Amino acid sequence: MSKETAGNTVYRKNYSPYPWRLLQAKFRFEIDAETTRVFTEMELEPGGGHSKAADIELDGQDMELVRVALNGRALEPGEFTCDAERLVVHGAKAGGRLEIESLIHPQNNTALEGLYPSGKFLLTQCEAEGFRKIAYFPDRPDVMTRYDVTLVADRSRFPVLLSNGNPVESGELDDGRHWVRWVDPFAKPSYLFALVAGDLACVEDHFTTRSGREVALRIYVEHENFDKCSHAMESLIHSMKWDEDRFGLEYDLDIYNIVATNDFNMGAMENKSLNIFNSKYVLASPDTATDADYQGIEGVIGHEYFHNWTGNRVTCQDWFQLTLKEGLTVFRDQEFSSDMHSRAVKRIQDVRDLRSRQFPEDSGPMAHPIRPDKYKEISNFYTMTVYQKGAEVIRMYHTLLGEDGFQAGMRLYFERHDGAAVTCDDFLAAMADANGVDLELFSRWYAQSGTPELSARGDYDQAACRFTLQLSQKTPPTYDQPEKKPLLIPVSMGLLTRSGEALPLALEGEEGHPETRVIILDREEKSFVFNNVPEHPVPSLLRDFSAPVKLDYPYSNADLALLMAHDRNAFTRWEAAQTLAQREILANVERRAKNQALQLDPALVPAFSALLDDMETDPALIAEALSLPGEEYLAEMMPVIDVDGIHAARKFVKSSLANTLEKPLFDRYRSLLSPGPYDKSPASMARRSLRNVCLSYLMETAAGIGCANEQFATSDNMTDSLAALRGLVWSGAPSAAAALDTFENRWQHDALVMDKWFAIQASVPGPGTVGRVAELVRHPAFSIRNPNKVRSVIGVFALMNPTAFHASDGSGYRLHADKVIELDALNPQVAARMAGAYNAWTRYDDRRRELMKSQLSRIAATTGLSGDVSEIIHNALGME
Ligand code: 7MF
Ligand code: ZN
Repeated sequence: MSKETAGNTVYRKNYSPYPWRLLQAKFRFEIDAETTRVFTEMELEPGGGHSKAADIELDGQDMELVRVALNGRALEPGEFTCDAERLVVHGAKAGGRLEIESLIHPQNNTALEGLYPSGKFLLTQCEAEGFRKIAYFPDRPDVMTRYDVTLVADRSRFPVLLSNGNPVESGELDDGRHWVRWVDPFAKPSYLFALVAGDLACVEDHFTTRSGREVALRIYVEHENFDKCSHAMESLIHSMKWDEDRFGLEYDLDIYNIVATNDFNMGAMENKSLNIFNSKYVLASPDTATDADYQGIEGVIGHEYFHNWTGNRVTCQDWFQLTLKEGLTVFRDQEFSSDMHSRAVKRIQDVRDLRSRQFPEDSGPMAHPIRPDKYKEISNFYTMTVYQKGAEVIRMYHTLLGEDGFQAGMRLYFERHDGAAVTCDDFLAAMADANGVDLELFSRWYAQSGTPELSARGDYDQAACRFTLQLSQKTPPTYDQPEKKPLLIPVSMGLLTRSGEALPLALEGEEGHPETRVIILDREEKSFVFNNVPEHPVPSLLRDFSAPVKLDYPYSNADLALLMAHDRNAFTRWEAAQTLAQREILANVERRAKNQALQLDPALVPAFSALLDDMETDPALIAEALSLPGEEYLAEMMPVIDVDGIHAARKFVKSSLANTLEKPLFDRYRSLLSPGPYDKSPASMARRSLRNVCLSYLMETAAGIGCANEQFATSDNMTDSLAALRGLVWSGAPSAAAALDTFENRWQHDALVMDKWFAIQASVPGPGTVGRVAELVRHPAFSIRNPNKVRSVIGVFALMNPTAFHASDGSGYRLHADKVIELDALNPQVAARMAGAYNAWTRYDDRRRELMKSQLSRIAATTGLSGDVSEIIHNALGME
């Protein structure tokens, strides 16, 4: 592996353009699982930054070079150099036609990057730098060209041959092989290349764009999954329509293909007109997929489709600009889901995710700005920060400019940059220019890491009827950046009276203003004076989470109860409930640490009881409000993380609420039973979500096991079956083992359902799960070569189950490190994700720190460790 020795840091400031223009690229792939022969033909001419003596540098890894020829003449040794990372053709001067023949071995490719096998077919994954394992090529996103690709393979083994663009010709050879030639009319970077070869079934539909283009939509899956594609197809059609309606963006080719694979390192990939998806984000039927899976499929299908404009038509100059396409496309998929379902519920789920996963990343050893300044291994920078915080930054433009201003910015962005590879600065400039505003200060969001702390204080002057809101900000130092500057923070807010009425918002010199507005903190401190305020108000701050910050305001519990019951903004109502619960849990963590008895503030009961009695509000929203803050987010609130304390205190609060409110929980649980068979309408999904939250509370009471047993036995859908199974397994019910067996027997041949079976067991809280995980990795359905299995067992255990992973004897760490080392030899990218489990290691007690440190050192000392895992581990070790 070449990357072991590399370990070089790449810096954003060192960008320079490729010195050649690539006029076009032709490929012929003679496909075979053992050895695939690749013929590359490139037309090159001197480009910007070219010097006459320039060499032609091409990336290439894990390939065998057979032949190089320039302008028809085979090159002699000495006219080119080829090492483990690149091929350099010397003294090419004016360029011309470069021909290369090379060999690759898909069968041996366990890293799932480049060309590799999945089941009985072959497929590719190129982003970010996988194309260099397919052909010698300038594998960088700013080299864009047109691709003309001929695929040749045995007809019986590989009846389907797909690549980007349009199939223009095909034919038969007399040795049983056939061929198809694909031409993509749009210039693209190499990371958007794809090919697929094999025996796949195809589900077909079509879409007519608003200007009348007929687009064939095809989803390719293994034959047994033919009947599980309808939701993905509907989601694709909804995505295409939505992008026309909301963004005015139309699809630009006559074919849109999607291929589903069980072996994929990530969620999906937006290759031009040939998306490749993890089958988890395509296949669904009511008895195999949960409501969350249905929504995940819709969101990911949307995400990859939306990339066609934000990523493909306009792409990134270099990988430091990754958030240019990813932050923007996540924002677009979030908006799509919000428009299709409940906007408030989607916002709550996204913020929960941001806080429990991005906030910790930003305070740990991998902290980086959404546009990083340096990296060692780019695949480690497909992070929560680049994606989710990146989407928050895009959302702030939207908050500042409004929908119309934002869309004007998008139009200018496409007008200026269609067909080009650009930077985050170009996006910011388009937004600024289209709106005639200066966004200089806003640009700091791209450069600065860490979660800003926003502190607000209120001061009420009764005599003057004046309320002064003082805002101040501070971003704590991070591992990558000790010094922080003030940012531009949009704060959406309102003021409420003690009886829950909204007050008009009039700043000095203004008439009344509607009951919600955005004020802007653009320096370290700023005061906002509101006039005509008749009584001491309760401020509602950061409505819809208008900025990715940690807010501190000295709310009393009564203030929070008021906001929870009366605020106009559903997000802030949810937020008030979360804050109440969080205070209650953290207070009990402290009591437990001092060996004091745990207790529940009786004031919490009426607030939660009101939620259960509320028959007006969307049940999905009530479900979110009843869901207590997760252990990861609570950990983020503590200077030294008390793993067992957090778990015990959270469980205590949940169980106290459940036992006090058993009757209303039970009644609501019963009343939400679906009257008819399963359907996937948002209203039915909302009922199931609240019903299953009620069940998870009831599991803390004597009624729980009975409810879960009955639900498991009678459910007609995976959402309810899985919630019941989880309830039984987590509570250690006597029927749990039999339920797991029933489930396994029924679903042993369905890989995606077995992932759920694994995940439930790996997520059981407590140190006992370490032994269970050690058994699960020996189960015949487990394979360390399959990323979905690794995520379901090792990922769930190490990244989502703190009381098991952090078992106080260190057994969790040992098992995990063994698996990271084993996996790294096969699949470095997925191993690096798993290795992130140690990122907060310095925040634990001394004993756990030492135990984690010794596993980090053991991984670091492994011979042949990949660059991917090495970067993560060394950053973690560098924290001390
Ligand atoms: C929704 O971004 C949100 C994020 C890269 C692979 C998909 O389209 C992608 C690819 C990673 C992590 C998350 C996502 C993706 C990747 C993703 C998918 C759906 N360009 Br790595
Ligand atoms: Zn993406």
